Amino acid sequence: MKLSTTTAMYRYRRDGSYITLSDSAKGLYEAGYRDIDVNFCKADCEPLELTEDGWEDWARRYKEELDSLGMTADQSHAPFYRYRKAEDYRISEYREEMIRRSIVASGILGTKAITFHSIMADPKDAALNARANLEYFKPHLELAAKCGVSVAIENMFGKRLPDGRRGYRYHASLEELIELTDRLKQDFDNVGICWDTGHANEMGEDQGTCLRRIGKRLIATHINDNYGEKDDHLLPWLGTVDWEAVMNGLREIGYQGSFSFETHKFTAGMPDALLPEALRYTVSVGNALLGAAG
Ligand SMILES: [Mn+2]
Repeated sequence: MKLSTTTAMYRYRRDGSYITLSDSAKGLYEAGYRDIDVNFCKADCEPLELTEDGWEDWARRYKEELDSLGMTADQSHAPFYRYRKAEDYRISEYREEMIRRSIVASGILGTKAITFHSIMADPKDAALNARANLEYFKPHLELAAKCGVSVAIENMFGKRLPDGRRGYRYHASLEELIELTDRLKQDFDNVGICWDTGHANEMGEDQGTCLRRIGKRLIATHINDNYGEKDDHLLPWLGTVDWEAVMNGLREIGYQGSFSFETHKFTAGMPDALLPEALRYTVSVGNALLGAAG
Protein backbone atom coordinates (compact mmCIF):
# COMPACT_ATOMS: atom_id res chain seq x y z
CA MET A 1 0.00 0.00 0.00
CA LYS A 2 1.12 3.50 -0.79
CA LEU A 3 0.57 6.27 1.77
CA SER A 4 -1.41 9.12 0.27
CA THR A 5 -3.65 12.00 1.25
CA THR A 6 -6.41 14.10 -0.20
CA THR A 7 -5.14 17.47 -1.39
CA ALA A 8 -8.01 18.88 0.71
CA MET A 9 -5.89 18.34 3.81
CA TYR A 10 -3.77 21.30 2.64
CA ARG A 11 -6.20 23.36 0.60
CA TYR A 12 -9.18 25.14 2.16
CA ARG A 13 -8.56 27.68 4.92
CA ARG A 14 -10.82 28.89 7.68
CA ASP A 15 -11.12 32.41 6.23
CA GLY A 16 -12.57 31.02 2.98
CA SER A 17 -9.33 31.34 1.03
CA TYR A 18 -7.71 28.32 -0.57
CA ILE A 19 -4.25 27.04 -1.36
CA THR A 20 -3.80 26.18 -5.05
CA LEU A 21 -3.46 22.51 -6.00
CA SER A 22 0.13 23.32 -7.04
CA ASP A 23 1.04 24.72 -3.63
CA SER A 24 -0.91 21.94 -1.93
CA ALA A 25 1.23 19.32 -3.69
CA LYS A 26 4.43 21.14 -2.71
CA GLY A 27 3.35 21.42 0.93
CA LEU A 28 2.34 17.77 1.07
CA TYR A 29 5.63 16.79 -0.55
CA GLU A 30 7.56 18.74 2.10
CA ALA A 31 5.55 16.96 4.80
CA GLY A 32 6.69 13.60 3.39
CA TYR A 33 3.91 12.53 1.01
CA ARG A 34 4.83 11.16 -2.41
CA ASP A 35 1.28 10.41 -3.59
CA ILE A 36 -1.88 12.52 -3.52
CA ASP A 37 -5.61 12.12 -4.04
CA VAL A 38 -6.52 15.17 -6.13
CA ASN A 39 -9.74 16.55 -4.73
CA PHE A 40 -11.92 18.16 -7.41
CA CYS A 41 -15.07 18.04 -5.23
CA LYS A 42 -15.75 21.77 -5.01
CA ALA A 43 -15.34 22.45 -8.74
CA ASP A 44 -19.14 22.34 -9.01
CA CYS A 45 -19.66 25.24 -6.59
CA GLU A 46 -16.50 27.39 -6.49
CA PRO A 47 -14.16 28.94 -9.06
CA LEU A 48 -11.23 26.52 -9.00
CA GLU A 49 -8.63 25.17 -11.44
CA LEU A 50 -11.11 23.00 -13.37
CA THR A 51 -13.74 25.73 -13.78
CA GLU A 52 -11.41 28.11 -15.65
CA ASP A 53 -10.79 28.30 -19.40
CA GLY A 54 -7.62 26.39 -20.21
CA TRP A 55 -8.26 23.76 -17.53
CA GLU A 56 -6.72 21.04 -19.69
CA ASP A 57 -3.52 23.09 -20.02
CA TRP A 58 -3.60 23.54 -16.24
CA ALA A 59 -3.83 19.73 -15.83
CA ARG A 60 -0.83 19.22 -18.13
CA ARG A 61 1.21 21.81 -16.18
CA TYR A 62 0.16 20.19 -12.89
CA LYS A 63 1.28 16.79 -14.18
CA GLU A 64 4.71 18.29 -15.01
CA GLU A 65 4.92 19.81 -11.52
CA LEU A 66 4.09 16.48 -9.89
CA ASP A 67 6.61 14.69 -12.13
CA SER A 68 9.34 17.16 -11.19
CA LEU A 69 8.62 16.51 -7.50
CA GLY A 70 8.61 12.76 -8.09
CA MET A 71 4.99 12.60 -6.95
CA THR A 72 2.07 10.54 -8.23
CA ALA A 73 -1.67 11.22 -8.07
CA ASP A 74 -3.04 7.69 -7.99
CA GLN A 75 -6.50 8.75 -6.75
CA SER A 76 -8.80 11.70 -7.42
CA HIS A 77 -12.31 12.67 -6.33
CA ALA A 78 -15.04 13.91 -8.65
CA PRO A 79 -17.66 16.54 -7.65
CA PHE A 80 -20.86 14.99 -6.28
CA TYR A 81 -24.50 15.68 -5.36
CA ARG A 82 -25.08 16.66 -1.73
CA TYR A 83 -28.84 15.99 -1.25
CA ARG A 84 -29.54 18.93 1.01
CA LYS A 85 -32.25 20.37 -1.25
CA ALA A 86 -34.96 18.94 -3.51
CA GLU A 87 -33.09 20.10 -6.65
CA ASP A 88 -30.11 17.94 -5.68
CA TYR A 89 -32.19 14.93 -6.81
CA ARG A 90 -32.07 16.25 -10.39
CA ILE A 91 -29.05 15.98 -12.66
CA SER A 92 -27.21 19.30 -12.93
CA GLU A 93 -25.62 19.93 -16.33
CA TYR A 94 -23.00 22.25 -14.82
CA ARG A 95 -21.98 19.71 -12.19
CA GLU A 96 -21.90 16.97 -14.83
CA GLU A 97 -19.56 19.13 -16.95
CA MET A 98 -17.25 19.54 -13.94
CA ILE A 99 -17.41 15.78 -13.32
CA ARG A 100 -16.41 15.15 -16.97
CA ARG A 101 -13.54 17.63 -16.61
CA SER A 102 -12.38 15.89 -13.45
CA ILE A 103 -12.25 12.57 -15.35
CA VAL A 104 -10.28 14.07 -18.25
CA ALA A 105 -7.89 15.89 -15.87
CA SER A 106 -7.41 12.65 -13.93
CA GLY A 107 -6.42 10.94 -17.19
CA ILE A 108 -3.86 13.67 -17.87
CA LEU A 109 -2.49 13.28 -14.33
CA GLY A 110 -2.09 9.51 -14.72
CA THR A 111 -4.62 8.85 -11.96
CA LYS A 112 -5.58 5.20 -11.47
CA ALA A 113 -8.98 5.64 -9.76
CA ILE A 114 -11.39 8.56 -9.56
CA THR A 115 -13.90 8.30 -6.72
CA PHE A 116 -17.61 8.91 -7.33
CA HIS A 117 -20.59 9.06 -5.00
CA SER A 118 -23.68 7.31 -6.29
CA ILE A 119 -26.65 9.51 -7.16
CA MET A 120 -30.09 9.53 -5.59
CA ALA A 121 -32.93 9.81 -8.09
CA ASP A 122 -35.43 9.48 -5.24
CA PRO A 123 -35.14 10.01 -1.46
CA LYS A 124 -36.62 6.56 -0.66
CA ASP A 125 -37.04 4.24 -3.64
CA ALA A 126 -34.10 1.77 -3.61
CA ALA A 127 -35.08 -0.01 -6.86
CA LEU A 128 -35.41 3.29 -8.71
CA ASN A 129 -32.00 4.44 -7.40
CA ALA A 130 -30.40 1.16 -8.49
CA ARG A 131 -31.77 1.60 -12.04
CA ALA A 132 -30.84 5.30 -12.16
CA ASN A 133 -27.25 4.60 -11.08
CA LEU A 134 -26.81 1.84 -13.63
CA GLU A 135 -27.63 4.37 -16.35
CA TYR A 136 -25.82 7.26 -14.68
CA PHE A 137 -22.45 5.55 -14.46
CA LYS A 138 -22.29 4.16 -18.01
CA PRO A 139 -21.23 7.35 -19.88
CA HIS A 140 -18.82 8.26 -17.08
CA LEU A 141 -17.24 4.81 -17.28
CA GLU A 142 -16.93 5.12 -21.07
CA LEU A 143 -15.18 8.49 -20.79
CA ALA A 144 -12.96 7.23 -17.95
CA ALA A 145 -11.97 4.17 -20.03
CA LYS A 146 -10.90 6.46 -22.89
CA CYS A 147 -8.81 8.42 -20.36
CA GLY A 148 -7.25 5.27 -18.88
CA VAL A 149 -8.88 5.83 -15.49
CA SER A 150 -10.96 3.51 -13.31
CA VAL A 151 -14.06 4.71 -11.43
CA ALA A 152 -14.25 3.85 -7.73
CA ILE A 153 -17.78 4.02 -6.31
CA GLU A 154 -17.80 4.95 -2.62
CA ASN A 155 -19.75 3.46 0.30
CA MET A 156 -22.10 6.08 1.78
CA PHE A 157 -24.04 6.59 5.04
CA GLY A 158 -27.55 7.58 6.02
CA LYS A 159 -27.94 10.68 8.18
CA ARG A 160 -28.84 10.11 11.84
CA LEU A 161 -32.60 10.56 12.38
CA PRO A 162 -34.14 12.12 15.54
CA ASP A 163 -35.24 8.62 16.65
CA GLY A 164 -31.61 7.41 16.54
CA ARG A 165 -31.86 5.26 13.43
CA ARG A 166 -30.00 5.97 10.19
CA GLY A 167 -31.98 7.48 7.32
CA TYR A 168 -31.98 5.91 3.88
CA ARG A 169 -29.09 6.60 1.50
CA TYR A 170 -28.41 4.55 -1.60
CA HIS A 171 -25.06 2.75 -1.14
CA ALA A 172 -25.09 3.02 2.65
CA SER A 173 -25.63 -0.72 2.25
CA LEU A 174 -22.55 -2.61 1.09
CA GLU A 175 -24.72 -5.18 -0.71
CA GLU A 176 -26.25 -2.43 -2.89
CA LEU A 177 -22.78 -1.11 -3.68
CA ILE A 178 -21.47 -4.55 -4.62
CA GLU A 179 -24.56 -5.30 -6.71
CA LEU A 180 -24.15 -2.12 -8.79
CA THR A 181 -20.39 -2.58 -9.15
CA ASP A 182 -20.80 -6.17 -10.33
CA ARG A 183 -23.54 -5.28 -12.82
CA LEU A 184 -21.41 -2.47 -14.28
CA LYS A 185 -18.43 -4.82 -14.33
CA GLN A 186 -20.26 -6.99 -16.87
CA ASP A 187 -19.72 -4.21 -19.44
CA PHE A 188 -16.79 -2.24 -18.03
CA ASP A 189 -13.55 -3.47 -16.55
CA ASN A 190 -12.65 -0.02 -15.15
CA VAL A 191 -15.06 -0.01 -12.19
CA GLY A 192 -14.45 -0.85 -8.54
CA ILE A 193 -15.11 0.28 -4.99
CA CYS A 194 -13.68 3.04 -2.79
CA TRP A 195 -13.91 2.16 0.91
CA ASP A 196 -14.45 5.12 3.24
CA THR A 197 -13.64 3.98 6.78
CA GLY A 198 -15.50 6.95 8.30
CA HIS A 199 -18.75 6.30 6.39
CA ALA A 200 -18.56 2.63 7.40
CA ASN A 201 -18.09 3.60 11.05
CA GLU A 202 -21.18 5.81 10.90
CA MET A 203 -23.12 2.77 9.68
CA GLY A 204 -21.73 0.65 12.53
CA GLU A 205 -20.12 -1.80 10.11
CA ASP A 206 -17.65 -4.55 11.03
CA GLN A 207 -15.00 -3.26 8.66
CA GLY A 208 -12.89 -6.40 8.48
CA THR A 209 -15.92 -8.40 7.33
CA CYS A 210 -16.84 -5.69 4.82
CA LEU A 211 -13.34 -5.51 3.32
CA ARG A 212 -13.18 -9.29 2.95
CA ARG A 213 -16.58 -9.17 1.19
CA ILE A 214 -15.33 -6.41 -1.15
CA GLY A 215 -12.09 -8.26 -1.92
CA LYS A 216 -10.58 -7.51 -5.32
CA ARG A 217 -13.27 -4.92 -6.08
CA LEU A 218 -11.37 -2.50 -3.81
CA ILE A 219 -9.43 0.05 -5.91
CA ALA A 220 -9.36 3.15 -3.67
CA THR A 221 -9.54 4.14 0.00
CA HIS A 222 -10.67 7.12 2.08
CA ILE A 223 -8.96 6.64 5.42
CA ASN A 224 -10.53 8.70 8.23
CA ASP A 225 -12.02 8.41 11.71
CA ASN A 226 -15.09 9.63 13.61
CA TYR A 227 -17.23 8.75 16.65
CA GLY A 228 -19.85 6.93 14.61
CA GLU A 229 -22.18 9.93 14.63
CA LYS A 230 -21.07 12.54 12.12
CA ASP A 231 -18.75 12.58 9.10
CA ASP A 232 -15.92 14.18 11.06
CA HIS A 233 -13.00 13.19 8.77
CA LEU A 234 -10.61 12.95 11.73
CA LEU A 235 -7.18 11.38 11.79
CA PRO A 236 -7.02 7.68 12.71
CA TRP A 237 -7.15 6.95 16.47
CA LEU A 238 -9.10 10.14 17.24
CA GLY A 239 -12.43 8.35 16.92
CA THR A 240 -13.93 4.88 17.29
CA VAL A 241 -12.90 3.14 14.03
CA ASP A 242 -11.40 -0.30 14.76
CA TRP A 243 -8.07 0.26 13.00
CA GLU A 244 -6.83 -3.24 13.68
CA ALA A 245 -9.86 -4.64 11.84
CA VAL A 246 -9.35 -2.21 8.93
CA MET A 247 -5.65 -2.96 8.53
CA ASN A 248 -6.15 -6.72 8.88
CA GLY A 249 -8.93 -6.59 6.30
CA LEU A 250 -6.81 -4.63 3.80
CA ARG A 251 -3.91 -7.01 4.29
CA GLU A 252 -6.06 -10.15 3.97
CA ILE A 253 -7.53 -9.10 0.62
CA GLY A 254 -4.08 -8.20 -0.70
CA TYR A 255 -4.98 -4.57 -1.38
CA GLN A 256 -1.99 -2.87 -3.05
CA GLY A 257 -3.38 0.58 -3.92
CA SER A 258 -3.40 3.98 -2.23
CA PHE A 259 -3.91 4.17 1.52
CA SER A 260 -5.25 7.67 1.28
CA PHE A 261 -6.19 9.98 4.12
CA GLU A 262 -9.41 11.94 3.78
CA THR A 263 -8.76 13.85 6.99
CA HIS A 264 -9.15 17.47 5.90
CA LYS A 265 -11.05 18.44 9.05
CA PHE A 266 -7.87 17.79 11.06
CA THR A 267 -6.19 20.79 9.44
CA ALA A 268 -9.13 22.92 8.21
CA GLY A 269 -9.43 25.09 11.30
CA MET A 270 -5.84 25.42 12.47
CA PRO A 271 -3.59 28.48 12.07
CA ASP A 272 -1.26 28.38 9.05
CA ALA A 273 1.83 28.34 11.29
CA LEU A 274 0.85 24.92 12.65
CA LEU A 275 0.22 23.29 9.26
CA PRO A 276 3.72 22.03 8.34
CA GLU A 277 4.16 20.24 11.66
CA ALA A 278 0.58 18.94 11.58
CA LEU A 279 1.03 17.52 8.08
CA ARG A 280 4.28 15.82 9.07
CA TYR A 281 2.42 14.26 12.00
CA THR A 282 -0.20 12.81 9.61
CA VAL A 283 2.62 11.09 7.69
CA SER A 284 3.78 9.55 10.98
CA VAL A 285 0.24 8.29 11.66
CA GLY A 286 0.06 6.77 8.20
CA ASN A 287 3.42 5.09 8.49
CA ALA A 288 2.46 3.69 11.91
CA LEU A 289 -0.73 2.17 10.46
CA LEU A 290 1.05 0.79 7.40
CA GLY A 291 3.82 -0.58 9.58
CA ALA A 292 1.19 -2.36 11.64
CA ALA A 293 -0.24 -3.84 8.43
CA GLY A 294 3.14 -5.45 7.73
MN1 LIG B 1 -14.98 9.69 1.32
